[in-house]
Amino acid sequence: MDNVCLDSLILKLHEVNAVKFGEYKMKSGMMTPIYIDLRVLVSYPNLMNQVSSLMYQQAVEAELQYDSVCGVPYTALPLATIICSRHELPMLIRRKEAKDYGTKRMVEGLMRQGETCLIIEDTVTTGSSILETAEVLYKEGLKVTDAIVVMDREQGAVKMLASKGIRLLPIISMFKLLNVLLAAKRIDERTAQSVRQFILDNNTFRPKEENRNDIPAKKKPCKEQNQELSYAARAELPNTHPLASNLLRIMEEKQSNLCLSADVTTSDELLQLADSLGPKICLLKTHVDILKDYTPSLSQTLQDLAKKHNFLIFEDRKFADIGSTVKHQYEGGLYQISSWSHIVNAHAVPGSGVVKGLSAAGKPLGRGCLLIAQMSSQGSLATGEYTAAVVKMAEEQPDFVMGFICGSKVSKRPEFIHMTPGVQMQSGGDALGQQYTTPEEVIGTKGSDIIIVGRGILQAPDRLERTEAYRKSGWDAYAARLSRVSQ
Ligand code: S5P
Repeated sequence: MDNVCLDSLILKLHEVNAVKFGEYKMKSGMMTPIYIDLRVLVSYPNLMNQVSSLMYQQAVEAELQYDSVCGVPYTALPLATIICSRHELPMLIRRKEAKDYGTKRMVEGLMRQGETCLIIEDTVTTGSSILETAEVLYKEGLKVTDAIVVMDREQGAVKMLASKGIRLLPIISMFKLLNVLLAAKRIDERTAQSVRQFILDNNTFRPKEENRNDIPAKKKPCKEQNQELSYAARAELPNTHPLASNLLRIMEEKQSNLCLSADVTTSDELLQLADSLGPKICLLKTHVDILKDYTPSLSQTLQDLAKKHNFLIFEDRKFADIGSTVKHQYEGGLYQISSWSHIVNAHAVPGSGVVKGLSAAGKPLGRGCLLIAQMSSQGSLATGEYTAAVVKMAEEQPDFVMGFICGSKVSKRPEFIHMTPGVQMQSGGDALGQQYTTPEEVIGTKGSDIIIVGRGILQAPDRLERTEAYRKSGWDAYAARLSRVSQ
C-alpha cells in the first residue's frame, strides 16, 4: 500500500477528530489515552471515498477471494456500501437484532451455501465484533476467511482472529499512526510514548496453551486450491533462478526465512555474528563499506562460515548507476563484491542497464540480484507506478534478477523471492525515518518470503536467543499462511 496516501489519510483523520488524545473510556470500560472514532467519517465524503478505495486496494493487493462483502454495523456499513457499489460487488447486511416479524433474518441479501464473505470493519481492539459478525454469517452457511479493518489498535485482534481462522488485514496500525503524527509534529514524543506503552501493556489476546500448536499441525500445502506453493516447491520450478532455488532449499531445510542484517563496523564482530547466529539464518546481509577494518581475508572467512552454517551472503550495496560504472563497482575496487557475495541489490532508477552491467560481471559466477521495488523508510518514493515498473524490469531479466526488496509481495511469479527489511517484533520506527512491521504481518499478511532484521537482533541483550525468536516468528507466520490458504 502506498505510504504517501496512508500518511495523508492519517493526518486527515487527525484533523477531523477521528483520532483524539486524552483520557477516554472504551466500550469495554477500559480507560485509553487514544480514542479512535471513525463514525465522524460520514460527514466527510472525500474521506469516505479515500478510505473505501484503500480498503478495496488492500483486498486486491492481498489477492483475496470472496463472493460478497459485509460491513460490521454500523460504522463500516456505508464503507461496505461504497466499495460494493463502486466495484459492483454483492453486499450483505447484518442485522444487529432479528426482526420480530416477517422473515426474522439476521442477514439480508442473497446468500449461497459455501460462499465466502469478506468482512469490513472500522476499528478493532480485541476483534470480537468481527468474530460476532463472522459467527452470524457462519450460521447462514457462509465462509469467512478475511477481514479488512481501517484502524487496528494492535491490542491482539490479529492474533485472536487468526486463532479462529480469520486473517485480519489492517489499513492503518496504531504504531504507524503514532509515527506519522509524531513526524508531522501533531503530537509530542511523550504522548506517543504513553500511547505505545498503553498498547503494549494492554494486549487483549492470550492464546490458550492447546492452541499454540495448532499451526504446524494444520500445515498441509495445497497448490491446486490456491496457487500458494511451499518454498521447497518453488525451488524446483523450471524458471526459478538457480541461486534462488538454492536459497529456497536452505530456507526449507533450516526452517528459517530470516536474513540477519549484520550492520556492524568491525570485521571481528561481523565474523562472530556469522559464526554464532549462522545456524539460525538463511541469509547474512552485509554493508561492507561500514566496516572500518575491511581486508580481503574477511571475505574469505565469511565464505567459509557461509559454507559451514549453510547460509548465503547478500551485500546490500544498492547499486544505482549506469551499467558500465556498476560493473566496475561490483567486480573491482577495494571490495571486489562479485567475488564473494552471492546476492547483491540495485535500484531500478537508471533503467535496465544497471541490471545488464551487474549481470555482465555476476552471471558467469552464478550470482543473483534483487531489485529494490519498495523501501521501508518513511516518505519513500518507490511506490505505485515506480514499483510496477521495477517488477516489469525484473520479469524481463529473470536470468539475473532473482527477487525483490519490498514491503509486500509485488510479483505473482513464484520464482521470485520477496525480501522485506524494516522488521521488528513491535511495529514502530526509529528517529531517522525507518519504519518497522512485525514478522507476522510481513510474512502472514503482506505475503513476503524473507524477513530482514538488523537492530531487532543486534541491540538485544542476548542476540542468539533473539535470533531464534525471529526465526520462529517468521517461520510460524509462513506455516500459518500455507495452512490458512489450504483449508
Ligand atoms: O528499504 C529498505 C531497504 C533495505 S536493504 N530498508 C532497509 O532498512 N534496508 C536495510 O535493512 C538497511 O540498509 C539496513 O541494513 C537494514 C535494516 O536494519 P534495521 O536495523 O532497521 O533492522
